[in-house]
Amino acid sequence: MKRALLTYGSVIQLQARQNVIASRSKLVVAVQGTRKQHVDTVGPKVDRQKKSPVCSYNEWDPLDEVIVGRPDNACVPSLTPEVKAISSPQQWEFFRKFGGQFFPQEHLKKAVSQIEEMCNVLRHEGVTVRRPDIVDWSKAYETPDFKSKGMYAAMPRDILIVIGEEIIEAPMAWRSRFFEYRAYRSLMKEYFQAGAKWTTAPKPLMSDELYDQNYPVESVEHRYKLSSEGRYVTTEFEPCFDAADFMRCGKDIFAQQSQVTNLFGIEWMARHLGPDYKIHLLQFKDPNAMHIDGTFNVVGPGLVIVNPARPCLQSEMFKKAGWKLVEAPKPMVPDDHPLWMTSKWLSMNVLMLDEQRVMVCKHETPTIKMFESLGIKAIPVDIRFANSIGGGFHCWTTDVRRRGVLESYF
Ligand code: DAV
Repeated sequence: MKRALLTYGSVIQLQARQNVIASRSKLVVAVQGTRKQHVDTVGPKVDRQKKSPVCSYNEWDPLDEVIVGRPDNACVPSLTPEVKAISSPQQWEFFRKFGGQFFPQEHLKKAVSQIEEMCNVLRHEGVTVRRPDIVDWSKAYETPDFKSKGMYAAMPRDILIVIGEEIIEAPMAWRSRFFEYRAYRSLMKEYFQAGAKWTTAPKPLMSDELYDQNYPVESVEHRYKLSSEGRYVTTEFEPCFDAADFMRCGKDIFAQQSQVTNLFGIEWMARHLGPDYKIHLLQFKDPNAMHIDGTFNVVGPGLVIVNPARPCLQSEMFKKAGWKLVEAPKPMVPDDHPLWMTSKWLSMNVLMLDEQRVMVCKHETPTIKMFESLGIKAIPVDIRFANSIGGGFHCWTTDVRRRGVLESYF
C-alpha cells in the first residue's frame, strides 16, 4: 500500500480499466468441460431488468426508503484500546463497570420508544422504514485472533453505505462490531434478490496488530498532535473503515481518516468504486475523530454544516468551488445527560428528507432556527435517550433509496 497516494485534500481517482465487467452483463460459465454457455443467473432467480430497490447518490435527494437502527439488546463495549481512543478518561469508569453488559435497561427502554416515534414520523413524511433483525449482542464470540461480545445494530450509518445501486457493508474497526452485519443480513438478501448490488468489504482479522496498543489516550493535547500527523489507534496493518467516515455528494465523496478508518480502508473504497467517483481526503482538528457526520455534514448541493470546534483544514477548496459552509450552533444538550460514546455535536447530525426538509432534534432550537434561515423546514423529533448510545438522526439511519441521479456538484 503506497501512502503517497493519499495526501490530504488530494483526489483519489483511478484510471478506467478495460476489464471492468458491467454489473448487468450475463455470466459466462464453462459447461461440460469445453462448451461455453450464457446463463442469466447462478443463484436465486432475479429479474435483472427490474429497477434496483437500492439507489442513492447523495445525502439530500428525496428519501424513499431508509433503514432505522434498533436499540434493542445494545451492549456496552469493553474498555479496549480502540474504545479508549474515542472516549475521555472520565467516561472510562462506565466502560470498566458495564463493559460486556447491556446498557442501563431503563435508558434503553426510553431509547426504544423514541426510535419507534422517529420511525412513525418518517412514515408520516412518506418514507418506507426498514429495521434490522433483533440480535442478542451479549453473546460472547471468539475468532482465531480475539475474543469479544457484540455491541448493537443501532447505527446502520456506521456499517452500511449506499453508493448508486450498490450497498456496501463496511469492515468496521471495533472487535465488538465484528459481527454487526448479521443483524442486516435478512435485509441484504432481500435487496440483493430484488436487484441490488451487494458487497462486503474485506473482513479484517482485528488481531492485535490492527491497534496501536500504546496509543496515548490520556492527554487530549497529545491526541491532537498525533491526529494532525495522521496517527490514530488503528494502524495500517489491514484495511478498516466505518461507513460513517464517508460523506456522499454525487461523483465526489468526502472521507476522513479516523480512529476507526485507516488510509488502507479509504484506498480500498477508492479502488472499489473506480473512476466514476472521486474520494477527497479531508482532515479536521479533532482528537477523537470517528465518523465524519458530526463534523462535516453535507445537507444540500454545495451546502455543508461544519463543526466550529473541529475546523476543516481544506475548507478553502470548498470556498473556491462556491460551496456554502455554515457553522453549526452550540449544542443544547445539558451537561448531565449521558452521552457514552459521542459528543454533544450530535446536534448537527441531521437527516435530510429532501432539500427542503430536515429531521432535527426537537430541543436544538438554535439548530432549528439555522435551518429555517436557510429555507429548510425542520421536522423536530426527540431522540435524546437514543443519542446516549452514540448517534443522532444521520447515525441512526442508512438511506437505501433516494430519488435522484449521479451528478457532479463540486
Ligand atoms: O461527536 O462527532 C458523531 C457520530 C458518531 N457516530 C460526534 C458524533
